[in-house]
Amino acid sequence: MALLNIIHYPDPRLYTVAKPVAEVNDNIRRLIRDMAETMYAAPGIGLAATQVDVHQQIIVMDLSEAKNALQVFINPLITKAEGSQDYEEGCLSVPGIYETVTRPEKITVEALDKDGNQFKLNADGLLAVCIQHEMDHLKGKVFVEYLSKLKQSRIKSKMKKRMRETM
Ligand code: K1U
Ligand code: ZN
Repeated sequence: MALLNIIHYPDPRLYTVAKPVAEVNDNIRRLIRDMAETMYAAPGIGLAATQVDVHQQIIVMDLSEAKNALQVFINPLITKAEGSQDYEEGCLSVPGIYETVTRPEKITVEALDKDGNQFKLNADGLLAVCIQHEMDHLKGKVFVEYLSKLKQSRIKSKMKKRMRETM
């Protein structure tokens, strides 16, 4: 297994729109294992392939306390969304920044699992938030884009300053 490099905002590669996975094969399963290892090491509760500069529609997620319940979503599609909820979100591509975002409260998502089998899931609460946050990454959108232009520009400056200091 391998730890992958997580791209940081405002790297333009985060704005790339991911393509659907054509075939769930061993290469995709190896990438999923590497993404999971990277997410657990970060540590985080989700990771989209976009964040590791792979522009295919793949998400890994684990919301369990014990970190033993990996969920994989390949080519995810939200088929139903209702209600509204506020949640203070974080992002491994925007480390140290936590901001409240409003999103649909309950969703139905259809996707393929790591074996290429289709499944349907009803999600609410943090699971629904996390799925939507990761699906935004696959569409080339970072959660800070829900914030005001002023907040976005402050966060961008902070991230660029931090990048300069660590180089
Ligand atoms: O997409 C990402 O960068 C992952 C992100 C997922 C997420 C968290 C919260 C709301 C929406 C989406 C993270 O995992 S941020 C880190 C985090 O939430 C966390 C880290 C350690 C323990 C518990 C949570
Ligand atoms: Zn994120």
